[in-house]
Amino acid sequence: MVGERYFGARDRLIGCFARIEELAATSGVEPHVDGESARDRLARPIRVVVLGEVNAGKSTLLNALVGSELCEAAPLPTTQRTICYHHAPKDSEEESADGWMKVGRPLPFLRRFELIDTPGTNSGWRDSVFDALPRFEEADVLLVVFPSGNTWTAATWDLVSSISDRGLDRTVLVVQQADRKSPEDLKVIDGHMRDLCLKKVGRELPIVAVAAGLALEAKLDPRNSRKSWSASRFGSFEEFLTATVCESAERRYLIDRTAQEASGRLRDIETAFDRQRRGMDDDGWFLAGLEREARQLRDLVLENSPKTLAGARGRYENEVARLGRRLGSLLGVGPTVWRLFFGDSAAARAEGCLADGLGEAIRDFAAADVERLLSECGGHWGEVRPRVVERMGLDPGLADILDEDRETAKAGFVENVSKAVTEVLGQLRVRASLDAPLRSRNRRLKFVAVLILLLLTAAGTCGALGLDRWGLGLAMGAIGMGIVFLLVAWVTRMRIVGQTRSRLRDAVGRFETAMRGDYGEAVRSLFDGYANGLIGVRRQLAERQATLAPRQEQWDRLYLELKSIEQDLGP
Ligand SMILES: Nc1nc2c(ncn2[C@@H]2O[C@H](COP(=O)(O)OP(=O)(O)OP(=O)(O)O)[C@@H](O)[C@H]2O)c(=O)[nH]1
Ligand SMILES: [Mg+2]
Repeated sequence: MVGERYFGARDRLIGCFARIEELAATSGVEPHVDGESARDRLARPIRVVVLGEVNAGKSTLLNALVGSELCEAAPLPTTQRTICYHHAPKDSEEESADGWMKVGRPLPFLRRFELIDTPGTNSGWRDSVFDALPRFEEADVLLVVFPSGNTWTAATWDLVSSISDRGLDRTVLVVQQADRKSPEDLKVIDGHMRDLCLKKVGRELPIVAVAAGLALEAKLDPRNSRKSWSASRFGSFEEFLTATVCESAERRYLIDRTAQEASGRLRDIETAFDRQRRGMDDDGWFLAGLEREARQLRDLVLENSPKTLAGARGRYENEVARLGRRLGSLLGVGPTVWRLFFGDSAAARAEGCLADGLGEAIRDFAAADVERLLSECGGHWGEVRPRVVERMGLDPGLADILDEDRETAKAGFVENVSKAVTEVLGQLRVRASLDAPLRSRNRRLKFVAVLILLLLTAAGTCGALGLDRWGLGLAMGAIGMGIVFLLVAWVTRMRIVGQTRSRLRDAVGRFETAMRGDYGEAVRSLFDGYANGLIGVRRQLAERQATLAPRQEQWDRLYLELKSIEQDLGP
């Protein structure tokens, strides 16, 4: 096989380059658009043209190279037009605009070589061959084929004389059908052709003798091939082509240039990685900055909390005043008399009244405050969002806490703040503090009430016995005791209400302490939720960072692969 080592290296290099380009594309590196690159030239198959007289064995020579009967070969003039054989996934034939026939075949050999077969230089189609000579000269190698029986034929030597200097650099003279001549004759032919060549073109060209017919036979039937293969001299011919065409300085240059281009692309990708990595680090700092802003906003809210909590203090004082009124009405004469007989629940009711009132007031306060805080967060987010879009190219949408989680966040805030109410009620112990004064009041009032009843009973008995004076006196005494009852009830009521009110007013400090703690906790947890709005952006950033790691690994692998190819190619 011609150029096995060269094609092995070339295919590895091109495969590696293709993977580098894939990585470049997925890493967002711009494609190279600097015209035709060395890689494009290297990837193109090597173009071989055969020229020579009718029946020289041109088509057979190409068939022997391929190892299959690709071109039609026969004793009569056969090839009547220029035919270009190229690789195609399936058999195809088409006329090309330049009058050539393009034949596609799915042969692996044609991936490496493009073969151009031509009509004989002494045939009826000779003009087409001479006219196309400048194009043939662009091929990588021109094989001018002479039949061993006639190596001086004028038509072919005329053609050789017409080849430009540049074309002659790639021209090889092939003495075909060498099996028809003895080795001695071939030596004579070789000398004769050398002289003729000097005469015609002024310089020596390489001359190779082959029997392509035998070589083809050997390739088609490898079992009985040994004799005909060595007689064909085709092995030396293939080695010659390998050395002069595949391993030429030009090909070597193309390989080196392609390896350099591949290295350059790897550097481009590395630069892009660096840029992306720096960008992501900057994005990380940028997000940290936004999170810091959210924390600063929270700290500002906490700093201002004494002012905010002054509103809650006002509500507490209102509730204390309301409790005073309620307690006053609970300790009125009517209810007091009723409770003397049916049990006293005033302390429990007073405490319930304070718990309900304060609970509701603080919930109201918290609900209004959380709306204010959320609208502050909304204002901040409104400013953050376009900055994220501009900086990172992704829209974080609305923070959950301002959107779907808004109601939950509000309820959580209210609940957190309301914890202060339970705490403060536990500390105030309203019911326990009312119990003792109410009991003592009731004891006194009961005593007076019993006296009144006794006096009334005695007055009634005297009246029945006709002791009217005594009866009247006792009745007056009962009335006096009634007045005492009213006085005691009024005075104790005023005292209890006053004491309770001032005790609760004095406890405002405790209320404020409890509120400060729970309010601070509620604010922190609300702002934690707010800062979570940036978690989606952080996640996307982390995903981007995560994609960089496997790409970097791929880059490392490709770098090593390229280095190993370069090493195999040697200096
Ligand atoms: N003995 C012998 N005959 C050969 C050899 N190569 C080709 N021939 C015979 O030579 C004749 C012409 O071969 P082709 O390959 O068709 O020659 P060509 O140059 O393509 O001819 P045209 O297409 O007509 O210009 C055929 O009959 C082949 O069998 C060879 O190495 N040895
Ligand atoms: Mg032919």
